[in-house]
Amino acid sequence: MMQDQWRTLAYRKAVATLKKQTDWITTREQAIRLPSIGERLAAKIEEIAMTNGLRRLESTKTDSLDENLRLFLGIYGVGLTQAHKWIQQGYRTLDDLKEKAHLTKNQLIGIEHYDDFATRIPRSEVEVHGQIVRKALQKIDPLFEVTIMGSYRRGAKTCGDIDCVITIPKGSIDYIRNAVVDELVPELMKQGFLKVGLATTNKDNGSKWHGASAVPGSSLWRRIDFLLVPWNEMGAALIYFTGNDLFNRSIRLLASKKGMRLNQRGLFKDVMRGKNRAKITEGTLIESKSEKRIFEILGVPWRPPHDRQI
Ligand code: DCP
Ligand code: MG
Ligand code: MN
Repeated sequence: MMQDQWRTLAYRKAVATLKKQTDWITTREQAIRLPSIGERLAAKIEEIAMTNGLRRLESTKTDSLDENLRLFLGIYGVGLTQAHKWIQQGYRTLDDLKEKAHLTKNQLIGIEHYDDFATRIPRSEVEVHGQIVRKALQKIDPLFEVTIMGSYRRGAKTCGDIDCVITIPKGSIDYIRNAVVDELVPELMKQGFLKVGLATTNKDNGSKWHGASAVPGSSLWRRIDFLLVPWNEMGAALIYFTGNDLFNRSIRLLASKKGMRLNQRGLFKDVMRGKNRAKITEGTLIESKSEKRIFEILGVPWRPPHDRQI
């Protein structure tokens, strides 16, 4: 209690200091030079300036979430709306759902493999999944390239899922899509490596396939994503699928402040924006092939993937 009062006072002083500044304070270094602002506050100021938010607040939000709600949100594919609905209908446990609720096929899989999907995957096992996919795909066409992204590329010791970006130097997105959906997936299902398909999305030029896989000899089902990317968009895709999500938010915000737009397909200029930065036109593509070039154009010093863990 006493400590919290001190904290309130400290924040008040810091706010007063910030209000007096004529320059925008956006970095840790700038903030720490000001009176009444210490190490920890400076870091928070930078995070807010970079991402338009503070992760600690968001995690407090989830911390205080009802335990049942959190349980339901842990089911693959279940969002707030569905979870709330079940709570309102009086369901509290996974057994309640299995016995009484009308479940989709995916919800049932998500419940039956709840613990599997909640278990982090050791890095070494992620590599085995990746290698199985790579081998099968290169049998279809030896020019295919499979890169494991997400937390794995950031160097994490354990991963929530296996994010495989699939591309090929020559060949359209349709070529990749057909090879993956019509050949790779059925073949890996036949081998028993893939257990189930959960979702397929075809958006713009890209595609996603979500499913579950298990390495030979293991009964643990893992979440695996195939992300299909045209060769010339690999730079932008590398940035997007490496993340983390907060880093993506911050670099996109930076692009939009510089009048550009960054998404998983490329960096664009001359984007017309209306109210609340809402975009009116797509703009012209500046760069999509090279991850490093996108950083350069944005004026962001190169950050190796393991430093993108905001
Ligand atoms: N991504 C994003 N915004 C989202 C979801 C994903 O920017 N809402 C990007 C950044 C992520 C990458 O896609 O790093 C992969 O998404 P994952 O959900 O697989 O997240 P991670 O691989 O980073 O973590 P985990 O180990 O939990 O899978
Ligand atoms: Mg992941
Ligand atoms: Mn993923």
